[in-house]
Amino acid sequence: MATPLESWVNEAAALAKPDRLVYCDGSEAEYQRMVAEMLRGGETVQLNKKTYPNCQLHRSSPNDVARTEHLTFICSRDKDDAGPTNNWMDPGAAKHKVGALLDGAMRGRTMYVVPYILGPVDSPISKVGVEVTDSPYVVASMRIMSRMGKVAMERLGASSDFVPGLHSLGDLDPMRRYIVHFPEEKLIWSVGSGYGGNALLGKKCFALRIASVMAREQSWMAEHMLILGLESPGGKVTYMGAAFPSACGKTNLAMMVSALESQGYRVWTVGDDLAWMKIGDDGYLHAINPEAGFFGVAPGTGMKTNPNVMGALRKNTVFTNVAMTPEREPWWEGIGFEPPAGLINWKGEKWDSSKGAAAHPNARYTVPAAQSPSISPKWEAPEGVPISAFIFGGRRARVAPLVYESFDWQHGVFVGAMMASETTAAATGDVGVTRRDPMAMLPFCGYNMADYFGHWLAMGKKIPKPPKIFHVNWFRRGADGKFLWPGFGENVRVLKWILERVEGRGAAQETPIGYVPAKNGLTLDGLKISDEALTELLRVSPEDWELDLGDSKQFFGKFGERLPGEIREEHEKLARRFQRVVTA
Ligand code: GTP
Ligand code: SPV
Ligand code: MN
Repeated sequence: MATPLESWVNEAAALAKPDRLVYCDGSEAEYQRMVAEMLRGGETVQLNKKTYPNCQLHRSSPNDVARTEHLTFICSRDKDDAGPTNNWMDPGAAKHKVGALLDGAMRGRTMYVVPYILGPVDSPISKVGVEVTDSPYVVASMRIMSRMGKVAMERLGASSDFVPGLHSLGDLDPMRRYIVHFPEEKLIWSVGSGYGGNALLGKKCFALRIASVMAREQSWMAEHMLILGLESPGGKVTYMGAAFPSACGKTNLAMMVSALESQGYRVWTVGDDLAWMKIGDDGYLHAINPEAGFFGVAPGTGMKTNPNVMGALRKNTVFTNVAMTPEREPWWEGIGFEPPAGLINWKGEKWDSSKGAAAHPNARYTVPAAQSPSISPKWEAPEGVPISAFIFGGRRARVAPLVYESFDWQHGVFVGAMMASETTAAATGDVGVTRRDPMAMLPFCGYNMADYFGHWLAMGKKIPKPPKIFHVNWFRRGADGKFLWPGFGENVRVLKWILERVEGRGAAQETPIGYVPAKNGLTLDGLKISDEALTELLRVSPEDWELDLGDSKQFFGKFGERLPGEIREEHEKLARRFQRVVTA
């Protein structure tokens, strides 16, 4: 008798019609076979074996470099269950349309069966997924990013408790590219892209879009959050989860080398992108990192900004769309040294400055998490880590101050729901356009976002010791257009204030939006920052917030009657608090 896994694989193979079927075991030998296959394909090259052992550079098709949100669909039976912020297709219509593209898509190719666990192998919070794909790059990436192969087969056994995902590169034509999710069936189909979030189906497709639906059904949380531990003098570690939109600083915050290390403050990495959280016996929300690797943004990453990751990237790493030096070493903008003569750009062409950026702005590295010097001793704890603070944040040139604390859970949920951020190169489309991105989940919530706000509000009532909720903004700009805050390792100063607030200390001042650090609240010794810059960073401008209240009102209006009353109430309360300030 075929197991449920085998039955589904056979079904997928009957549709995609591969020449060969290979079940992956997750071994090192198999990984090397995938690498060899990638090198044979010609789009991947070996990097310097001495200085970057076991590292490759993969050059994707130039039209396949980022997530494609306009081609990503939630195929719920009822359109309203996808909500106004998701693209929707009727499930039958999606099966028909995307099925036609998958039909025979693997002719002449191998179908790799990739069973994987999201989360530590022995954690009760973890779940099993199975991806079938015709891309060796996807197989190799999944081996870095998840616990893949034999371990997953062993955890699954003959059970049907897995999320299936069918992926094919198709012909890589964006006109024939679709990433479709069936939330009721808990099924994913993806065709026409080999890029990270479109093709590594364990990442955003399962761990967020499908898992968010499961989490609501089962009273837990699946979030686009990093998880870090902040060690304070004396060795106590306080865990925090932070949700920032794509390419807005999660990896860098989670892996930071603290500017206050000499004072005993140090950051430990549990996860850099995703968090699955359940209420623990101790009353805290406990978080696990569903992933086993980092798929991080390369540009802007250097020895000054993120030495931890720079150290981690020296072996066993797949680079995607970075540039390459004549010594066959990776290079990108912001790596910290000038582009050497003879640089080859991400497209594989000889580069000169007339050709623009040498690395694609969304060039990435895929590296095992365990290679980071900052990896937390608790990163694979089956019970997860207890979360004391949630931090929302985005890229905002104006409006949002460096940091503020919400008044309570309901207000904190509203702060998350109000989030906005400038778009980045992580998704195709315009860069630098401010859009509302609640909880950094706009592209990743697998159901109606109004119901998602409702789920957050409901969780607040269920968690005996709920995290305190904060908001940060590293990206506020001065009149000269430059960032006012140095960011990166200096961000620990903000984490320290957050920790103090969690512990009932920390000097703060009440404003209409929440508690902002008092002038002496932040630890700034050793940092050169002008008084004017600091004042501007912490300023709450009624005019700016007036505009934001209008914009968010319009956004919330899209949800109609489905929007929880609490969100409307918090919006009105915020408007009233500003009126009082203005008329006072
Ligand atoms: P995804 O993997 O897309 O979800 O992104 P992420 O949130 O993990 O973003 P990441 O940490 O990779 O940062 C994206 C970009 O922002 C990089 O170019 C970083 O160099 C830059 N960045 C990160 N933190 C800071 C900061 O504190 N200040 C400034 N100015 N830039 C930052
Ligand atoms: C993001 O875009 O938020 C990422 C990269 O973390 S991807 O895996 O493509 O989603
Ligand atoms: Mn992400």
